[in-house]
Amino acid sequence: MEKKWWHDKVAYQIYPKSFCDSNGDGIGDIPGIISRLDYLKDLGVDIVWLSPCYPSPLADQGYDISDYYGIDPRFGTMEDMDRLIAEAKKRDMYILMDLVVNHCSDEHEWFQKACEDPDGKYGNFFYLRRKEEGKLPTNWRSYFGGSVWEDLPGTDRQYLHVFHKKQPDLNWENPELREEVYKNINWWLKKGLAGFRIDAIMNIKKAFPFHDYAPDREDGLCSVREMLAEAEGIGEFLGEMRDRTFQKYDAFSVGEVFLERQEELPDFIGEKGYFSSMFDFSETIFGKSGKGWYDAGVITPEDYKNCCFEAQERVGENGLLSNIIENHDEPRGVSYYIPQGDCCEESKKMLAALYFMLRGIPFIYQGQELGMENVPFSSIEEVDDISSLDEYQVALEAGLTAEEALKVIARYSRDNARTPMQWSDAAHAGFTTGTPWLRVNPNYSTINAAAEQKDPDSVFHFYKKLIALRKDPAYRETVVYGALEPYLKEQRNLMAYYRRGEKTLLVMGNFQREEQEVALPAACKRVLLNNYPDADIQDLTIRMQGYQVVILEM
Ligand code: TEU
Ligand code: CA
Repeated sequence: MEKKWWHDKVAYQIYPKSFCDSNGDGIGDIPGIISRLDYLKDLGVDIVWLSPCYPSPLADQGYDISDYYGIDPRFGTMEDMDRLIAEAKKRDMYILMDLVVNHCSDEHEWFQKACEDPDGKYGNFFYLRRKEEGKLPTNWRSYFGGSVWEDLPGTDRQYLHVFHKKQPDLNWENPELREEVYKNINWWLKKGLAGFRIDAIMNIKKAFPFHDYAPDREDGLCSVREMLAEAEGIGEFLGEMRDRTFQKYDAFSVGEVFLERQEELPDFIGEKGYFSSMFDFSETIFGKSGKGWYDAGVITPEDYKNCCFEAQERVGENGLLSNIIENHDEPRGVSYYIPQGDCCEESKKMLAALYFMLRGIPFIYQGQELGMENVPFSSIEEVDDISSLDEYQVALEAGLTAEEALKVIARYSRDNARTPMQWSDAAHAGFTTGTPWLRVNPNYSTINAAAEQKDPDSVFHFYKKLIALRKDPAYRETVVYGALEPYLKEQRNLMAYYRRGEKTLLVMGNFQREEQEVALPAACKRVLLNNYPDADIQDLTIRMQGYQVVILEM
């Protein structure tokens, strides 16, 4: 595998709105991020991905961009952004922005011009269809609910939006649109950006001609995924984008890729792939149902293990996945993957080590390093996210009571991860001196950065140790490039795997509250990391405590 500068890095996702507010308006901002770069450096982070901070009406919290060349005044100025890039460079850190080019905002100039003249240049930047009374162009349901078709204001047309109606899809079939996208990417890379996380990218290729699919809910619509599954030829767009942009700058690109086909993996993340890496979402989508969140199944430790191993096996030596336990679209990993009632310091550290040591590039989502948890929602009024509000309605329509529906939302809501970062036990967790835009998780008095930095046994320090191990010259080659091989895969609630490179490491987690005895394949040379004070190893047996995790050098 040809070595690349990003292979051995550790990445961190910032959700700017909720990270650090520097001016007391209750909204996180870029000066706030700059003020915390030393915190990230101390943790060991190299690459920082910012969720969108471009000008936006924030209908979908910035994933609806109205100007690709600007910074939303709520987040700061372009000077702030330049300063962030420069300050990161000083610390050998890299900044990624979010590339949201499946759609823009309906407040983007292109869309405004398309409304003025749907037959002109900008009409062809979107998917427009002539409106027919009483009939939609197709019966596809958008990700956020309702039809994907909406009237184009002031015209006799309708436009396509696979997400919210304030997020019109861009027409990638149009070379002029593609040129605009590449121009924008290069403009940012020239500024010194290290690369991009690429949003919702599998949606850019549609299946033609547009047609209906069998309805999958009472509303007579069908998931837009049906159409996407039929789309052919996305590689032409992705390859062109790589050649015209990322490749020229040796930029890092990580794709939000769903629904890829097995045989296409080398094209996606192989040596000359479209992207440097792509996220592994196999555990986040496990158990999800086409009917809605209310119908999703619980993920058990065995399921979690199998998802991780299957993804690793699928990718093999083809490239590096980017591994996560959460992001801004998911509940908190510790609340989701650890069985209910068992979320504690030990289990949080176990989950951390199990995912972090997988082959690939580890991504940490803000607050994950503190063990931040889901929010105890007491009313739907507390929920801001459009996707959660839609899923609440879907659950009610399916016959759940308001109380049951709220429980569903509390488990899956994207707002779980969007509450303000917990910096200290000061008011509003030290996130803002004003009123935070979204309520702070009440557990901030115990779960916060200041307290955990002081406590050498904290989740924070455990993450620091994991990062330090990945960077330790003695182990780096093995942790970054070593092959992954499951160990005792059939042993229930044990997730164990080798990393084999220059060294041989064995990562073992007892994914349950009860103790369990595990056979060792050979004597271990040393215990590199342990979330308990001791490891009870006798001959070729290790007696593991509840949620104990160890990393052994064999
Ligand atoms: O998410 C794309 C995505 O595929 C969705 O499935 C998303 O995970 C789901 O709606 C969650 O309920 C990306 C962004 O990460 C997300 O925040 C945006 O809302 C979306 O694209 C539209 O830009
Ligand atoms: Ca602010």
